[in-house]
Amino acid sequence: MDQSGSSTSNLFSLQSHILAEESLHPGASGDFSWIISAISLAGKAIAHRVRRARLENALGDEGSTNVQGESQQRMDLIANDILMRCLGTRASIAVLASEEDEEPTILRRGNEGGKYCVLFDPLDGSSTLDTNGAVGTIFTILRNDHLIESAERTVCQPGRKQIAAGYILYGPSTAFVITTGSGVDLFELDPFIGSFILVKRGMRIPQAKRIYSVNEAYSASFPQGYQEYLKWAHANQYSSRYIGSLCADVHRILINGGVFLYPPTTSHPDGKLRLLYEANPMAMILEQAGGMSLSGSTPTLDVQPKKLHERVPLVLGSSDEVKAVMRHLT
Ligand code: P6P
Repeated sequence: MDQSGSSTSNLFSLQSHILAEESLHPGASGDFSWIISAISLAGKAIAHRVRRARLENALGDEGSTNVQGESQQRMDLIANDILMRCLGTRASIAVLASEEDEEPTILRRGNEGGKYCVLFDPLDGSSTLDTNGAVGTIFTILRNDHLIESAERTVCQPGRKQIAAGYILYGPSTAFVITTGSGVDLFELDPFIGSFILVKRGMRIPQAKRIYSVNEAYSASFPQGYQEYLKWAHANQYSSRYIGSLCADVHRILINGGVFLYPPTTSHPDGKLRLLYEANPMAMILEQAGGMSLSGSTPTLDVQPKKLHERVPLVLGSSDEVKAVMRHLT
């Protein structure tokens, strides 16, 4: 341990990891690495602002609502601006799309170049910030199709087509979880050196764990099968954990196992979570870690999106636990 108290034994950074991965793909242009680098930079900047939000009087509502009809938190807009500024300078990006913006941001179309589209929820769970809750940035990277005129149609690709997905969880530490389709890796921000350091390669979710994560306040409006599952879980000594911040709930499940459910409800008959930039990235991560993710009876990653901000019901987590839910839905 050096005098700053931080271990310098592990200096394998996210940057090193991405460049090492890139070297496995001869002919790689480095464009993709640049995008991950931009997301990493944005994550460090957002982590700094999240930790200082109360000191800088940046908590609470902005007084506006987003396309979802939800009140925008000041920190939502700060995080969105940081991501737009970090990603907007990358020449390899054609389209950016955010939960906070009704329409996609078109950087390049047609033959202007731009191989990729990046979609994100800049600060998911931000309403828990005023109580010092964990919040997160969720991102996904898709290939751009320059033959498709409409930016929205370009990004409405099934989750199976994601080339990378991940989240940055701003909790007691800042965790960066990413998959590029060959397993899930976990990095932790070392604030002493300002780098995300590799701490776990090839994360695997436990196959089973008797913990479910759902907002039971809405259970009376869940479809019958979900209510039957909850009765079964109560009778089989399951415990319940629910933070109400998707990144925090998913991260706990990725590490400890269990199942997360956001069923259809009266106020959200199609489910609350957004398919393209919440459900799909999390579904890719869970599947890559050996878990499962379903939206209704369809694997989340197979759902064909029709709209940028469409919502889906979601059941994801340990494969045995997802199957236990599905046994009650059919
Ligand atoms: P509810 C946060 O607002 C969010 O989008 C997700 O992070 C979280 O999983 C969900 O909504 C919580 O919703 O209805 O339980 O407050």
